[in-house]
Amino acid sequence: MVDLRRFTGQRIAILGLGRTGLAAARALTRAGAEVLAWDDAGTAQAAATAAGIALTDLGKVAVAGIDALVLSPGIPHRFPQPNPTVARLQQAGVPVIGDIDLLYRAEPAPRYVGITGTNGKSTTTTLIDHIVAGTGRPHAVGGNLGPAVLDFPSLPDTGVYVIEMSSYQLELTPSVAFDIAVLLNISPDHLARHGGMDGYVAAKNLVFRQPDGIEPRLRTAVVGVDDPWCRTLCDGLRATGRWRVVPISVETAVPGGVYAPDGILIDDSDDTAETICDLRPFARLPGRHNWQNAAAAYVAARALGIARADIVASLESFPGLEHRQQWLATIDGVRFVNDSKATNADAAAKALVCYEPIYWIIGGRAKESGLDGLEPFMPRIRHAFLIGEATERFATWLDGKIPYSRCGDLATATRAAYALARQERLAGATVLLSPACASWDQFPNFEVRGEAFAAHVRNIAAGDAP
Ligand code: UMA
Repeated sequence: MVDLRRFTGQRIAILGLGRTGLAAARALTRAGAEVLAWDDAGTAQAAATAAGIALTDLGKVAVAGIDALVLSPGIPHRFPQPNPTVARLQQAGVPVIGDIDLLYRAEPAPRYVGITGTNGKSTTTTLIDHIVAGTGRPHAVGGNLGPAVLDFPSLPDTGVYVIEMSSYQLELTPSVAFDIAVLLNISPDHLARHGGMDGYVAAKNLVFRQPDGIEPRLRTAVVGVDDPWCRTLCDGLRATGRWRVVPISVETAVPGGVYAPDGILIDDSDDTAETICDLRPFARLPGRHNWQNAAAAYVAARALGIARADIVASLESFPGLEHRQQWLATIDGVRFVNDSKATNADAAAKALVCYEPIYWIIGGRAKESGLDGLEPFMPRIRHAFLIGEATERFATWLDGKIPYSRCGDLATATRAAYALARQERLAGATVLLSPACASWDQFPNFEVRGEAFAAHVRNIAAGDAP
């Protein structure tokens, strides 16, 4: 386990007792810190008490002498408005940090790889970890994709922490300097939480933060340059002279970078334009967006000193991820694909381009931009099955474009989609859960939503067909 003994005797407040907060409370208590743990929700309070964590109401406790507030990433501290407890501690000058900041300060020896971007970060994170695992080096993977980093093992200096960083987490890591920082792409997301697009881009740029006084090491920035926001950040990074910057692209050949516009991975980072491999046959990395993930993972792995042949072997053996275009079953000629992780339109687009005809299950809690941008994919879709809070908004958007049904919940949508697909008997028919929405109106998170979909598919396979 991570050794937090450097915080022994410190008075540390923890707000939010979900995955992050519970792991922090356990690790800090073990290390002999004085833990003041709180969650605003009664259910989480009960779960923490059952886990043996004492509660302290941070809205009422005296703030003097509190060394830090460890904040769960999902709790707002600036926009749309700060949680009142966070505001109270911030006003008293208490530093607000996240679990990843604690990890970095406690375990400075291993290499740190941080991966962010609006889409693809979970796949890229898992892929980098898979490549590192193939070399036999000690490693741990987690962060935004879970587990929480304070559940990591302690690693020696040969080890590698591979951490998926959300924009929320990046705002809570003032001490962290990644050895290898990956920014895949940026498109509008989480705008309310960051006070608009500028705030979101600024949060993403924090993956390249180099705090004063850090150990001088050669650090590598891997930057996708296929969108205007990342291109601007890439130019800015180069200007600092503090990074070895490697641009990646799946749109065009980038001089001095790594690119795969046609699925052939080319490494020009040392100006040799060497062909590395053909990504197209790799079954668990379908589509252009996955070529971007593979290019980023390749650069990160090279920066860790891993041989090209070993990287290619690991790209080939990559088993893929749950909830990201995860094939679940083919029943009576109908394929079921779980893409529950697609919580915005841009992520859904990545799946919509891969299948045809599609029986599309969408909905949940919509993002600001809704389904905008998905117009070109509508000819691939036979029918949409709407669930959750977004139903009326999406129905209005779909009117006149494609037929749709209001299904309410996921079970009803899955059964209805299968019934229509089986009735139409079209070659390639795919029931695709790619909801373009957060899950929070009906599920605790996208994983539970994806597991529920898989369970409905298993029921259909078991004969519970409509
Ligand atoms: N809470 C309060 N007061 C509030 C709001 C929430 O006390 O005002 C409490 C809730 O009652 C709950 C806890 O805070 O008990 C939840 O904290 P959290 O939302 O930070 O959730 P965790 O369980 O700690 O999970 C977080 C990440 N969640 C978010 O960032 C929303 C998980 O990412 C991550 O896996 C986990 O830490 C471990 O590092 C999930 C996610 O949805 C996958 N991420 C977003 C995304 O990918 O789009 C950013």
